[in-house]
Amino acid sequence: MARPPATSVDRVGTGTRSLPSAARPTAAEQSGGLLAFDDDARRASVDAARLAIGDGCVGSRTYSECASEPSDQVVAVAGVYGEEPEARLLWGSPWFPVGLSGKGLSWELDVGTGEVRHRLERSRGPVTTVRAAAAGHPGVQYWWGPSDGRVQSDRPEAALAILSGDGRHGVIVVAEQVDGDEKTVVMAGAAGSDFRAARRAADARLAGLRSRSATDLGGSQRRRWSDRWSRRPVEISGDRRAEARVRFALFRLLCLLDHDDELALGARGLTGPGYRGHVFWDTDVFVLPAVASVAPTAARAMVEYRLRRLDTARHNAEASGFAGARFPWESAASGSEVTPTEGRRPDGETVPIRTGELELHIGADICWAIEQYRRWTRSDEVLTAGGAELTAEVARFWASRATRDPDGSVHLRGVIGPDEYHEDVDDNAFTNAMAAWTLRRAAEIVTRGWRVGTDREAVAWREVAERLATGYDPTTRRHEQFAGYDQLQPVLAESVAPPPYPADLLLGRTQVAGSQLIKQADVLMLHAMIPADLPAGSLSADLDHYLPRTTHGSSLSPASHAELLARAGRPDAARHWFDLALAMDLDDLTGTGAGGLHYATIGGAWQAFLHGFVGVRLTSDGLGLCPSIPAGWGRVVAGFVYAGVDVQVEVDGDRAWLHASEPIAVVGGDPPTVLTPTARFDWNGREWRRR
Ligand code: IFM
Repeated sequence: MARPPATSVDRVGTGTRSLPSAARPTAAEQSGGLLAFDDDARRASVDAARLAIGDGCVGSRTYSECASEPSDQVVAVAGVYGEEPEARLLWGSPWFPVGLSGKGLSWELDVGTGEVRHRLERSRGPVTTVRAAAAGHPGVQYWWGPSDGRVQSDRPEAALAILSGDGRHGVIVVAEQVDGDEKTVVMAGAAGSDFRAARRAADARLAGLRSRSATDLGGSQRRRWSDRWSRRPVEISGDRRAEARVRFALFRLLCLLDHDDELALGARGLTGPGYRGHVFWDTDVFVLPAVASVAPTAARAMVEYRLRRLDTARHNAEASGFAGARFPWESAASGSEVTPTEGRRPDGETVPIRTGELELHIGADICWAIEQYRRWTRSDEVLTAGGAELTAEVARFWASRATRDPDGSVHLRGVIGPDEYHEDVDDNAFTNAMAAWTLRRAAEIVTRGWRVGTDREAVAWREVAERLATGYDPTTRRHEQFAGYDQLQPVLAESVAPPPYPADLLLGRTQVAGSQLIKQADVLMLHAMIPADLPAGSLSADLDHYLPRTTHGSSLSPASHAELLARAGRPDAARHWFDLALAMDLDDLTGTGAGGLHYATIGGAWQAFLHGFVGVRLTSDGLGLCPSIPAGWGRVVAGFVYAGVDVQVEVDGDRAWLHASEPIAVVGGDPPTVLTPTARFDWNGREWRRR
């Protein structure tokens, strides 16, 4: 992985500049979380993503108003894709003023207020422009700066841009107001099944804010974000840099609080065109649980995106000769498979892409995400609203896709696991274990009374789950990644280059496929996702075996290893991978930053912090805790929402405190006991005590 020189600086605190009233620093900002960059045109497309503004409905990449050739890929509306099979997320031109005279000096992203400030040098002296997604107003953004004494001539008072999607259309409307030397531009975007519906929705969004002044917009922005941060505090005393970067990750998740009733979150969100804006397992496994912990309604909208595509998934399964529902590896508007079948490597070689055909674990990942959402909210609503049916349909798919050998054992042959360096393998341990988990979960749902399958089916699903090959060897206490993996050439990642690096590009696909080098956590993902289903002691054995073979050629990898090492009681080792995950976008570690932020890394970093270091556990009976704090970290605080209640956990040494805004159930001790719901607990390293 090429490492360009670090270009970002995390600064804690600010307040030195004389900013316009709409952009004065806030308490949240002063307590950390300001990201500052020089304005360097050579880095414009990477900074466009790092500084992107937006919510769950509309995203805008941040470009300079002074750019001589402004990008035409600036604004996108969630879920609005072009025609299949390419199905690219559609992008529109800038809605903020362009062609302003002057020179950009510096950028600031204030995560305390969600505002991006651009300091410009103009002939009449320096000036700062401000832009933001208006918190609490889904799909609305504003820009404030110098007017140049006019309303932009090529833009009428309410301009209109149309993104002509495949099945879903997007409309952007803009209103400008000039007041002396200052101009405020308010933009609203919305999607709909036809243009008129989208236009109506966008107009309605604009109506409430079109004539608000910059001071007014800025004031309400600060209040909203101040409230968001006071309910979701983050503190890592002893490591202020990590603290600021965790806040950046959390900021990106909290932006999704403003959303529509369904949320299609691509691998790069609405911050860039990478991966065509398609929705991968990144969303379900890495982002959704993280969002469920801080912005549950947004997580519910992400689930809704999947629920509404169940019929297409049924059709996909039938078309490929199987029962139930088969979700696509890459998904866009319709829910059909939109994974490209070939791609071009950086060296120009065209290579086949087989993930759409073989990376089947996505169906199980979606069922798992639904269960995570259910656990975070402690409500069955999502099952009743279609989650139970979806899970049963995915179980039917697995039962029909599996084959039974004469000895009664059951197998899933010809798949790709999360480690995409090895294609068309048999019995990938991750895929099999997640399929078994889905089959058991579907059976449990039927047994608990949801009429989404028969009792006979439930018995059959449990039996298939029981007989599916696991790859587990009790003598080594580890799982073989797939049948035959142990016989491959035993190469360790460090012997090739210091990870992270893309081994397929460095060594060639064939050589890597013949070796034990892996791209990212594969077997190990099971220990983060379904730890209770795995044999005791297997986490350490799997970590010791697979981590040295992992090249971290995927941006998803460092955050998952951070979580797993912390869960395994190795927080100091975890910190290395955690820092790498936090640097992924801010320092453009992969050199792919222009394509947008890596949302799986963002969600993965938050999960590593919350579940790995702070040690929050979601059990079926309540909240558990198992902190694993690295040396050098002092007091650690994390805020989240559990069962609709604001919760803060504070860990300091081997003591912890839990504060909840209302009574909640927690579990602690060995054997675990559920304490009577209350709002304040102490953790003494082994169990909770009521305070
Ligand atoms: O979903 C990931 C996959 O696991 C590795 N390649 C990139 C995809 C999108 O981020």
